[in-house]
Amino acid sequence: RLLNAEIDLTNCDREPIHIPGAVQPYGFLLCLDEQTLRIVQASENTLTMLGIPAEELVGNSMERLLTAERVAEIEQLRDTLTENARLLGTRLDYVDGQPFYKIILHRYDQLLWLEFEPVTESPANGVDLPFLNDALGKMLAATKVLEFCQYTVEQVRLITGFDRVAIYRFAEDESGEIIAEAKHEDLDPWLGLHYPATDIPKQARAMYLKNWLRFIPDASYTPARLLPVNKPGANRPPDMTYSVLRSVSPIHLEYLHNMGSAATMTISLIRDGQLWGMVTCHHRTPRLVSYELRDLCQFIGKTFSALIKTKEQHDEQEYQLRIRETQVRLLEHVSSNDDFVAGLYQQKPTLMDVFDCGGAAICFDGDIITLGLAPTKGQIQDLLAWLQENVQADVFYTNSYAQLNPAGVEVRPVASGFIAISLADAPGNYILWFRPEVLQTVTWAGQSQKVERLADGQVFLSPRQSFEAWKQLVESTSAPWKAIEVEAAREIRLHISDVRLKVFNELQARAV
Ligand code: BLA
Repeated sequence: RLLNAEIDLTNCDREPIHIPGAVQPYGFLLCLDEQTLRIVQASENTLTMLGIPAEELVGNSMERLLTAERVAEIEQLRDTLTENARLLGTRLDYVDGQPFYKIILHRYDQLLWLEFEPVTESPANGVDLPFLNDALGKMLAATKVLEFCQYTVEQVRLITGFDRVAIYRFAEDESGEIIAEAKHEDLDPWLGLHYPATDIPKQARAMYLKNWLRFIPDASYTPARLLPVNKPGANRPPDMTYSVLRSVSPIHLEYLHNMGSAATMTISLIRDGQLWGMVTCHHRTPRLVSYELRDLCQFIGKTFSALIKTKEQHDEQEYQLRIRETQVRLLEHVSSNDDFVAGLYQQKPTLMDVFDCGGAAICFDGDIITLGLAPTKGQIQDLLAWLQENVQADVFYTNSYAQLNPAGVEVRPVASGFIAISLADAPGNYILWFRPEVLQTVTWAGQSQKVERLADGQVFLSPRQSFEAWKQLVESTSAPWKAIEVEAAREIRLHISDVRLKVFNELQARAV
């Protein structure tokens, strides 16, 4: 296993974050043998939190710490416990006159885990059944994905009081984008920011599919080690996948430090067994959110996960409908106009309105007509020459022309991506739809701010730095084309050939 000192930016997807052998010291941990219920490991901070050295606890039963009733309760619960954590009591009866603790229990890796968290008087912010009922009603009622996300971040912020709550959505390439945000007015917006896949390494994503919520109340902590560090009978620490107090990756802590975040909480958003996104919460000062409120946030995360598919389908259907309706109207113009080219652009809806694109071009009989944001005519002629040379298909599309043809770099601001349909008969007859480089469409409120420079040779981890890294990855690419868009282009092509064939036949008939 890699030791902390051996982890760097090139191998951080191999850091075994599930077995750190340490906890965050805002609470303490006891691991019990699930059969004998004897304490086999304890975090070293029992000394500071209880005044009892961990060594004195290991090998003993729980009686030293808990009342007989509490011990009986745990014994009774043992067989029903799973990896899913549950809150036991709200008091550690042993400590009289001292702060009380909550006990969070789960069973995993042949161990019974007792995690002790201080009781906080965090205000419930009026979170009660009517509140929940209302929140769920609104989550159900939201139709569009973005509206649904915005509502969710607002609720989580209301419940937890974090300075910033955002939803981070993953794309197919596993990069992420902030698509909704609720924040303190003093903070810079992050809406629209993108990050590369490497900000959240693979093993972390895999863990977040199992464990729905992570919490770091004070990111500047010094980890409290387990004593002994390895699980008895194993040569590794116990598996903390489901542990609440798990000490997190030092690389991630550095990231949080650099972004000025002193406390965070993240909730997994899962669709069809895949990590769809995360709710990420940040606070500028340490912040202890009670287990109960975190549980409620987890509940909201699960509700979100259950509903997101329906919302996405709704958006998709609406877009499909728009494509179909505009396509029908466009093709009516094409059919009813003597000149099919005029039918494509002289009245609304034009070629450009059928689906999302930046611009379009009609190249027919040596003429080039451009709409919206398009390359120059000269550049289009070069593109047509490239198409004739390299492409056989009647319908062709790319979201990175520059990757296929180095000359494409020149047109990337407006045409990093395009769909081309050939109008059979003569070479050079094409209809083109263009899409701009993704970077040109990113609206980033923080853009004017100076990005922190790398101190010589030292990599500086932060979201702004990540945003820069992401930019380099997506240079010269446009948003990808959807299957329904390519299909619409194909149908337009077929329709135009039908119309032209009909005209041709009529002309032939008249000539005879
Ligand atoms: C974990 N990185 C994470 C997590 C997030 C991010 C949300 C999950 C942390 C958690 O659930 O508590 C990234 N957080 C972001 C981003 C935003 C945000 C992008 O708020 C944007 C606003 N991180 C890096 C690099 C490495 C790295 C380069 O940036 C490694 C080379 C590692 N990130 C890393 C690791 C974890 C992580 C190891 C797991 C932390 C853990 O759970 O132990």
